[in-house]
This record gives sequence, structure tokens and C-alpha cells, in this order.
Amino acid sequence: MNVRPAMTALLSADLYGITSEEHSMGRRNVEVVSLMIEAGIKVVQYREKYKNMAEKYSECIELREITRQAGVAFIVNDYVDLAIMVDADGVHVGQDDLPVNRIRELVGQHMIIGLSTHSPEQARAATEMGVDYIGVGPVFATATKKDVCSPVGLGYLDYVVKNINIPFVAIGGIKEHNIDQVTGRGAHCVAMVTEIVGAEDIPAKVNRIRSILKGESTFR
Ligand code: TZP
Ligand code: MG
Repeated sequence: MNVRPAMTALLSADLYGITSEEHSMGRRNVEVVSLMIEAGIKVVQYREKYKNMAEKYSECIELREITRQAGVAFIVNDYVDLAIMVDADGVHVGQDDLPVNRIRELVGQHMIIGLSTHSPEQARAATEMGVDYIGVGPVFATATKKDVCSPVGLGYLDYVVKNINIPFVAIGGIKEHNIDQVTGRGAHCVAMVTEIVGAEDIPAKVNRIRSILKGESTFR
């Protein structure tokens, strides 16, 4: 039995959508997430760096409602308290955040924990920590994350594909034009920020990306 029900969505997802209102061409996060859902995206992460906590909370309440109705997994970036308060399916943290074992104590066994990793050492450590999936990247250069490390390139992705046995999501600078390089090396789930939220027609963008993926939709 899978104790984290939303893992089913994550394990079968090809695309992992992430919010960023500053890149959303004037649209609100809620509008963008509705379009992602319309496009058939099954995992959405709330990532928002420029609002106060009260705004983040009320936005997450709204997003939790629409994702739940659509059967979409909802993951909150950075804030364990916010994830718990809005009954998110998961929380995603980085290397400089609170220790994963302490987060697990707070969120319990049913919530997904995702951890960003940037090196083989971090990936190996993550497998010992009991995280449910790791982020792998930035694969390519990205301007979206201000405090991000330099791109780790496709070499780290190759390492994870060959050596790490927990689910992973490739991230960082992945676009319609280079996604085949990432999936071609064995990534089954790809996270994108600007390529999706910044698209003029989000469902059309997702459809084009999916046609490139040509059925490679099993996340491992
Ligand atoms: N973590 C590693 S790279 C990144 C995050 C959140 C940002 C990716 O954004 P984009 O626009 O898909 O390059
Ligand atoms: Mg973070």
C-alpha cells in the first residue's frame, strides 16, 4: 500500500508545473494553475517569492481547492507550515532548508517531501533521508531562480538515471526545444517554470511539449 496517495499522480506525471507570478505575463497564479489543469498537468507546485505570507496563504487555499477538485497533486515550495495549514499533498524544500527528518515529524507519513539536489552526493544523501522524490538540476542555465547554483548539466542527470532509485524530477532551463535531450537520457518527469507560466497559450504549449514527449510518460 502506498502511504502517500498523491505519489500516484507524481509517479505517472510527465510534466510538473511550478508557479511564478512574475513570469506569468500579468496573469494571477490561480489563473495560470487553472490553465495548467485544463492542459492536463497532474502535479503543481506553488512557488512564490514575492508575496507576504498572508497572500501566499489565501492563494494556497484557493489553489488547494481547485487542485483537489481536479485530482491534481498540490505541492508547496519552501514553507512546511503553509503546506500543513492548507492540507497540501506535499512540500518541496532545498538543501538550505530545515532537516528532512524534522520536516517528516511535522508533516506525518502521508505528505510527500521533495528535495532539490545538485550533485551525486546530495542525491545519495537524499535516498537515506526518506524523501519521496528529488529535484535534479538545474540541468540548463536558468534565470528563474535567483539563488540557484550553476547548471549541473546533463552529466548529473545521467548519474541519477543510472544510480538513484527514488523518483526524480528534472528541472532548470528546460524548454520545448530541449526537453528531448532530457527525456532522451531517461528523465520521465520534467519540471518547468517559465516555459509554461510564460506561454501565451498554456494548453497549446503543453500540447506541443506532449507531442514531443511521444508517450514517454512514466515517472520512476
Ligand atoms: N530549481 C532549480 S532550477 C529552478 C528551480 C526552482 C528554476 C527553473 O525555472 P525554469 O524557468 O524552468 O528554468
Ligand atoms: Mg526553496
